[in-house]
Amino acid sequence: MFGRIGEAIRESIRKLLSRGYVGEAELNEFLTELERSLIEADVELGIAKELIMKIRERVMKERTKLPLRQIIIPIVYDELVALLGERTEVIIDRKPFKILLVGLFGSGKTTTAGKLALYYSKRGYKVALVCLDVVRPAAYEQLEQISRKINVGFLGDEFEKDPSKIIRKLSNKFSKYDIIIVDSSGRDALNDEMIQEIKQVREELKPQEILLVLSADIGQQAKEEAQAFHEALGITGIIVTKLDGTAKGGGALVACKHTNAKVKFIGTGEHLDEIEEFEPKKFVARLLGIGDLETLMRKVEETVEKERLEHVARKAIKGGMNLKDLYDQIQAMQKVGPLNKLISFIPGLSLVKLPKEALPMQEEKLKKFAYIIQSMTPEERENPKIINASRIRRIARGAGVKEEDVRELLSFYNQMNKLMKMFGSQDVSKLLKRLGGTKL
Ligand SMILES: Nc1nc2c(ncn2[C@@H]2O[C@H](COP(=O)(O)OP(=O)(O)O)[C@@H](O)[C@H]2O)c(=O)[nH]1
Ligand SMILES: [Mg+2]
Repeated sequence: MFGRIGEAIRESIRKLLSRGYVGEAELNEFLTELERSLIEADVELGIAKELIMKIRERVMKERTKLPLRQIIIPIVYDELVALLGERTEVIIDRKPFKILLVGLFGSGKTTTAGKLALYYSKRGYKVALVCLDVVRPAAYEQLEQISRKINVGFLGDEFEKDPSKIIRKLSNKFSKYDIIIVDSSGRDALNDEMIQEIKQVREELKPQEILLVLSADIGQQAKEEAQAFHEALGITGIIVTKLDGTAKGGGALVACKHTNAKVKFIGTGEHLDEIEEFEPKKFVARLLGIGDLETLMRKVEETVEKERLEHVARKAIKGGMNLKDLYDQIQAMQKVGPLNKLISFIPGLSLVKLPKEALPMQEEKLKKFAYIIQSMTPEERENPKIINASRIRRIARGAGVKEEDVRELLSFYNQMNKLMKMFGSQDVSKLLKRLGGTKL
């Protein structure tokens, strides 16, 4: 998520947890590293220092109850979540629900408009994209192309240069849609011209949400930018884009908390499905490498039938996942996208350091696993316990793989089952405590 910085934080955690003894010296070393990572993420110095102080104080206070090793990571988790603030959702409560996107040139408005349209249309809403960018040449074609690609409505007027007139012309078409997403003109900076234009658009459109799109690479400057937009236009929320491409994303997210508008979505890549609602708890869990079963499930739900997955999830969490379920899950994972993206969602797996070169091989492996499961009898899939040596031989022959591949699948299955069970029975902080007690 934070690229290099996430990796650095997880490395510090791994180091801490793998020590034979964790005392005050080890705690201090860990906190120094964490502070360095935060500052590298462009979190404001004062805020970073205060956070580290708070963590140290809490750890020292609670150390009487439990060994240091077990309390540090849960406290870090809590404090980072508090640093990022509460989750604030966009609630679609009327039709048509109008979302106006504003922001400077290149912040990612047009891309984000497409992402939001796809996000909501996947959730069953009838969505239209509206082009009100009258400044950038070819803005109309760009948005129209996006709308065709993701198969949502598109409204605009290529030749009209007054956004208010465009809205008046189109407004009778809005009611055909559940959600209207409006892309507006950017500028190099928030100047009077831009403020006037957006104010007029706001008057005419009467949007339910005015979301500021800002790029994560501006780091802690996000505070000033968000504040200026908030004061001038009364934005209702923020979308931070390009979190994938910069080390400064943490600073940008933290900075937004100190304005009155909250981050509602984050953009994590150039592709149109790379957007998610901003949920501090999940975000921090992933940052720390705790994995995230719920997010994984949600991603997967989008591509395969919801019902089947709910069934799998329920069984998995109860520890009753069989190989048929695992097969469904492997298929779903293959549909959802490249494995390296998914890795960070799978509980436990992101704490395991995977060398970059290993990823293509892992994808191959999943394919192999799928063949192996296909070569089993329904009975074997239902109840993997019955798979003995002679069955392994038969399955391997049928799937055209080695016997050790079959064994590897079975042990992967057992591990997944264990992890799922652990995830289902505990909330994140309990899980963390448990991890704290485990040598990694
Ligand atoms: N890596 C990455 N690139 C993004 C993201 N969002 C937008 N971009 C890229 O940023 C550039 C500007 O985006 P655009 O939507 O045209 O910005 P606009 O001028 O505000 O409309 C384009 O090259 C996009 O592909 C993101 O979340 N991650
Ligand atoms: Mg644009």
